[in-house]
Amino acid sequence: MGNHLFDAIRAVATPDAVFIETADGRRWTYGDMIALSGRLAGALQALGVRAGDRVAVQVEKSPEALMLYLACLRAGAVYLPLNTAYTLAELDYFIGDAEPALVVVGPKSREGVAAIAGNHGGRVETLDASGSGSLIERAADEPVDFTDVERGPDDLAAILYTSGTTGRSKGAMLTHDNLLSNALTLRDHWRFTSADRLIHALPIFHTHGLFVASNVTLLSGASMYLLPKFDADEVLTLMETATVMMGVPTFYVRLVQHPGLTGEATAKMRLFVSGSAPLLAETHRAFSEKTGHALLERYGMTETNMNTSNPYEGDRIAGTVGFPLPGVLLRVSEPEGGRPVPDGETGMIEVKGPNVFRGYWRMPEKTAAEFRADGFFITGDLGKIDERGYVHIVGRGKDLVISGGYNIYPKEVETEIDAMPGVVESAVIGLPHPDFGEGVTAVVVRAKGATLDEKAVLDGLKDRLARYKQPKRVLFVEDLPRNTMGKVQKNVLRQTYEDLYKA
Ligand code: MLC
Ligand code: AMP
Repeated sequence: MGNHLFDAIRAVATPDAVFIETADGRRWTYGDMIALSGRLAGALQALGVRAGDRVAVQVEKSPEALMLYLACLRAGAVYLPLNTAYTLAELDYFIGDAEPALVVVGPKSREGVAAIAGNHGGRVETLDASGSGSLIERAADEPVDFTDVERGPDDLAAILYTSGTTGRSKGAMLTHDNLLSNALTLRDHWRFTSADRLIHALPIFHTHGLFVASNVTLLSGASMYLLPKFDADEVLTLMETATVMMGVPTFYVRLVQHPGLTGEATAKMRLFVSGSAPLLAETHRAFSEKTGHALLERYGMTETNMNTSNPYEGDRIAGTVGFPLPGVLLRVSEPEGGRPVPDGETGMIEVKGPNVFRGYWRMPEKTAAEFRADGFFITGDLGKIDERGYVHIVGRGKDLVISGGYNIYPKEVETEIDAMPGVVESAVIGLPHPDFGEGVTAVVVRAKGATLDEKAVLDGLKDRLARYKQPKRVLFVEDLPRNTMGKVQKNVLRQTYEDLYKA
């Protein structure tokens, strides 16, 4: 049977070709990738990780961290990446829910995480930003030759947690073929070849940086500049020798404001991809005016990988996410009944295809609720299809804020604020933000006589929620606006405060 995803990666890997370059000039070839991921896979097995076991990973971005993902594939484990911003309070839930056999963390978190993992039968190893740590020491003792564990197309490769509109986060189960089929489609659609050099400035704990950017590079035998994070100066320098960049809209907003962004500076680049959040048409236009390149916007989500893309050749239209990718069926339906709506009308975007996940980890009811009887997945995004077939995303049917490409579910933040002494209730909304697209904002009703202020609310959230989920501002009101059914009218709040972050 082989190992469905890694066999495909191995098949295009030329041992001497460069896979990763870092800013400090270090290089890893494809041969190094196979050797190190083999050693790490051996270390995982020696630690007792068996096929199907989850390996949770909360580490800084590094080439070794990417090799650990590949090692998990090869060892037949289920890779479970976690945002480095998550607090111990948040990790407690993920580890309790996923019950990983092994948790790999940075050295600073070792003690705190060991206490949590121990409660759920898991052990802890370390990997730091420079690529050392106890797991790497163990890998050094393992041979480079590793016999990959057999995994078929439907076996799980990864679980990525996505927050829920109600209740706790859900683990999206992605199979080897979900990842492979989508990466091959994107490789061909975006014309990736072994000559490409990708600027990789995204985090590697989400779909965009981990699967879209890394798997597409691997399956093309291309190379990447792996940067710890986005930095406009550094990215512009790399454009002298790179060919492709993938980013969230905030990357492009920041580049457009940079005086160094010119046609000359981007002359060697062949493609700029944007996704994970809505790209403003004005950013698309400004980028084009300054560089002559039309940004290519695509649309995806954790549960489905990539669904649509603007064309490689042909018009890349601002404000649209392009056409369904080959093999992906996409329709727009009435949110309630699920009946398809005519083209041009807005409804719920639903998708079906080899890209769509296998359901939420240990949540069969939640999984069933998000699929139609004929197998289409209900994305929660509202959209329409225009007369040329381009898909437009016009809003969200789910209460979700996207800030700098990270998703924040208001309910999670509201629950934390509502639990604070002196708070009657709160509403968390996203307001237009010049840098992050949307800025998380809390509107709070204080109890009579309570003296709670903005700082107290923010201090109270510090150890509870990841930094990017914490409100940029906290506002106080006498009452929240409600409709006749008693539901909080977040649209009214969004309108009232729409200028809050305007420069
Ligand atoms: C950082 N901060 C954020 C934030 N990122 N706040 C809100 N939203 C964010 N996205 C906080 C920092 O902790 C800091 O807090 C302050 O805001 C300013 O930080 P910064 O230095 O300006 O931020 P920076 O480190 O430059 O990060 C911004 C960013 C980063 C946009 C480069 O967030 C990023 O790389 N985002 C990409 C997310 C991503 O990969 N999404 C893909 C999901 S997959 P303080 O303490 O200083 O006040 C998906 C599916 C699909 O959605 O379709 O792809
Ligand atoms: P995530 O759960 O982090 O995978 O986020 C997925 C969500 O991001 C989607 O459901 C959309 O709401 C949003 N998204 C991704 N790409 C785009 C895009 N190009 N335009 C608008 N929204 C997008």
